[in-house]
Amino acid sequence: MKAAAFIVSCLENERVRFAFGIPGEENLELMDSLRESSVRFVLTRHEEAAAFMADVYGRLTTHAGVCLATLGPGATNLVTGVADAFLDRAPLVAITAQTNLSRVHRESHQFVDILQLFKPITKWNARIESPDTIPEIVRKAFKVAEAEKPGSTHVELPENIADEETSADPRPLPIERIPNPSPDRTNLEKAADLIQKADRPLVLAGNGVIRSGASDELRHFAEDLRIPVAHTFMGKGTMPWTSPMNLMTVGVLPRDYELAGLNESDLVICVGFDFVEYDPLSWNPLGDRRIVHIDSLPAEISVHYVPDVEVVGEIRESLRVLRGHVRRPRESTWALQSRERVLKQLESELGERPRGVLKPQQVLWELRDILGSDDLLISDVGAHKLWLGRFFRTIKPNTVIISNGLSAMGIAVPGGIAAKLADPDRRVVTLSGDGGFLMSVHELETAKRERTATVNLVFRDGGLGSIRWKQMAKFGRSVGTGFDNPDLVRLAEAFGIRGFRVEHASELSSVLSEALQANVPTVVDIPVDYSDNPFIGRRS
Ligand SMILES: Cc1ncc(C[n+]2csc(CCOP(=O)(O)OP(=O)(O)O)c2C)c(N)n1
Repeated sequence: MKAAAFIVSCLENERVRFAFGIPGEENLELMDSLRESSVRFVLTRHEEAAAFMADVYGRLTTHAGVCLATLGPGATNLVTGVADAFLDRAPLVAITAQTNLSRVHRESHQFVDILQLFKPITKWNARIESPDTIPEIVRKAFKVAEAEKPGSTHVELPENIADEETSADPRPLPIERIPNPSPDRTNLEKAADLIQKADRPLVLAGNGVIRSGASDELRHFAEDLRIPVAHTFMGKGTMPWTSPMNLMTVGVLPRDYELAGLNESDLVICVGFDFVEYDPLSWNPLGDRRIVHIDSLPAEISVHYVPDVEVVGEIRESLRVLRGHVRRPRESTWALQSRERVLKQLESELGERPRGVLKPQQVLWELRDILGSDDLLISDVGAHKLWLGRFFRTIKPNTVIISNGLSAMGIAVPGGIAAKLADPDRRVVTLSGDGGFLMSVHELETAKRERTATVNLVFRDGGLGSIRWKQMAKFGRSVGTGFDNPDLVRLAEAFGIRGFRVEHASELSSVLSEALQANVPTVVDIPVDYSDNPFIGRRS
């Protein structure tokens, strides 16, 4: 068997369903072996989109998404998506080709050192230098990518190795999914004691809660012990927004924590919380807060994050045991007051509804009533993401996908395709600004070809909304942020899919319902009024 064919057997062994990418001359063998395999190759129109697809597929399924590219420019095009998976903790395995090993020590056509390039944006990477190493390298790539905290790994397959014969009867290594270890009892007791004694404990929940399937347990913990929960962007869905203990999303603005009462709390219980989303400096500027750290891994080091105790291990189990240990019925007045303050603030930011005008906060508020509780919403990056973080009311875990580690524009449209391939029965909506949308617009062709009927909403403001707003706030003028747009409805039609335009706020619901019912990918052009951007988080 050729090495390339054996790699494909190893991917099958890992139960890989899709490989997203663009082939090149140096991976002809690998591509040919994929033809007859159970791994379906999904051709994308840009490698960056392939990596975003693998990233979102990995987040939703917990199995590493796979993206494929050739050497040189194919591999360099993967970088943003691979880096996104790295910082957003999404399991992803990138496989790139490389030139014949006899040429890598000198200047050669299309050769750049991809191993070095990918080192800082992956948890681990390796070159296959002999067919004998394939079972170990492929197994390790998947194991490392999927282990807490998940992220990207990278395997490089040089052209000449792909062509080599393996030993007589090569076999992939068996897969073992290892559960996170149980938390240490002494630390659990110490944490329980701190929580018991605190007057105003508050949970700061991050994406780790969702990744470890601990959302229900967190809800029981919070509601039984009457401890309010504020969550990060990527923690949206850890608690249903209707829970009386939910203080909604923090991290939208630097001083959000005051609104949620984090500054008044005498014990911050960080659960599955990740610095990449919300720097502790923002909510613990003096570094003097009492902190309980509950996560699958020990805490990262920061002078603004010095936990009194670290409960490390399976998050669900930690919360369950703690709930049993902390018995004192707690007064819920403070928690309820904090929630009331948050809801009042949101209401004031929602503001009056001027006739016809499409305000981002109102669109996102209304979107909750249009979408079902299991439908998936994927955000791109920009002002719309901040509005979404604040105003889209989430009910269940894994129903909102946001890039908030790398925060990479362009993820939403390809992410939608991957989500639909992962679960074709699910309704998938993406939201982009007109900047990010045009960064990945070419993937509408992939969506059409793959028949992934996603609804792609675009907040159109003719510019890089969030950067324009920050420039105006700092200098009172803006530069390099305005552009012209094509007609988005006609653009969609040119791709052979359907385009809609919402002209008036009153049409939003009917247009979206029609788009959701269409059995093809759609683009919905929403000319948004961003004049409230400077006031996000300000009105009261
Ligand atoms: C790939 C990438 N390039 C640049 C940025 C920096 N950036 C963050 S938001 C933003 C503007 C986004 O504009 P748009 O997509 O139109 O969304 P809006 O802010 O208008 O909602 C930019 C340029 C980024 N996050 N990602």
